[in-house]
Amino acid sequence: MKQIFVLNGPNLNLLGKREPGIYGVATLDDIRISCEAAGKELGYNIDFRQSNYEGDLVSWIQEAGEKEALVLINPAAYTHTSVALQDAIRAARVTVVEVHLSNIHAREAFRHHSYVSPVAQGVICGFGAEGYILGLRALAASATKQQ
Ligand code: CA2
Repeated sequence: MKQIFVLNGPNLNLLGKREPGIYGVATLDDIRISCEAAGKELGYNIDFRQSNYEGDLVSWIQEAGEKEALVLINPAAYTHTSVALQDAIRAARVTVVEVHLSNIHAREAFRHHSYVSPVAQGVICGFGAEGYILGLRALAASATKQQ
């Protein structure tokens, strides 16, 4: 079955438990459950992962490349710092959609730049947990177009 890796970066395991004003009340487990339901509708198996370690995210992008999986990623703070993620995405030649819960452009200046965006197919931000579902739909649609 076709696969989408949904990768989540540091501190996203705290979702729904702290700072609900910025990131909403949904937990990462809630988001996983709604992604799995959307994946089923779209005909994709969802492999949903979170890590606080940059190297895990790099290895998972490499794995997605080997398995020819599509990638939806919320790199969290690594968005703004990680040359390693940009290099991994470019090298793996994977189709990536970048997602953020908050509108990073309406926040502090250091959040306005993303190392991932230049190697992503597209970026969705500011729609909370719904952004993950929009991202899955965008990935499925772009895969259909390429066939
Ligand atoms: O808006 C997003 O999805 C972010 O990727 C979230 C990151 C932030 O560094 C990015 O600039 C934008 C932060 C994720 C941390 O999540 C927390 C959740 C609950 C409590 C504390 C942090």
